[in-house]
Amino acid sequence: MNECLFCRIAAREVPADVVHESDHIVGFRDINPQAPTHILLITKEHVSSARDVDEDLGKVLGELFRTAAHLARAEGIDEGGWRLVTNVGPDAGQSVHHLHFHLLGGRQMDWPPG
Ligand code: DGP
Repeated sequence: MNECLFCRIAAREVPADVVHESDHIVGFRDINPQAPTHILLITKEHVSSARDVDEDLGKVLGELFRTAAHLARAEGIDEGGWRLVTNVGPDAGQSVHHLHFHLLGGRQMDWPPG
C-alpha cells in the first residue's frame, strides 16, 4: 500500500473535499484552512517537492497553474487576489512530502509570510 497521504487522497483511498480532478492533478480543500479559500493542488504523480520537478512535469504544472486561476474565479477570490505557494523542506514548513500548491484567498494577506 502506498504510504503517501496525498497519493492516497488522489487515489480516493483517503476522503477529501475534492473540488477539481483531471488525469494529472487533483484539487481538494485543506483540512486546516488558513484563509476562507484554502485549496491544495497536487500532481497525481508522486513528486516529493518543487526541488524534484523535472522537465517532463512542465505541461502538468502549466495545467496546475491554469486550474488555480480557474478555481480562484470559481471561488470568487480573483478580484481581491490570491496566493499560490509551495513549501520545500523544514524551514519552509513542508509537512507532506508530495508536491502541492496552496491556493489561498478571501482575506488580506501579509508579506513577508511568517
Ligand atoms: P505543507 O505544510 O506545505 O506540507 O502543507 C500540508 C497541508 O496539508 C497542510 O496545510 C494541512 C494539509 N493536510 C494534511 N493532512 C491532510 C488531510 O488528511 N486532508 C486534507 N484535506 N489536508 C491535509
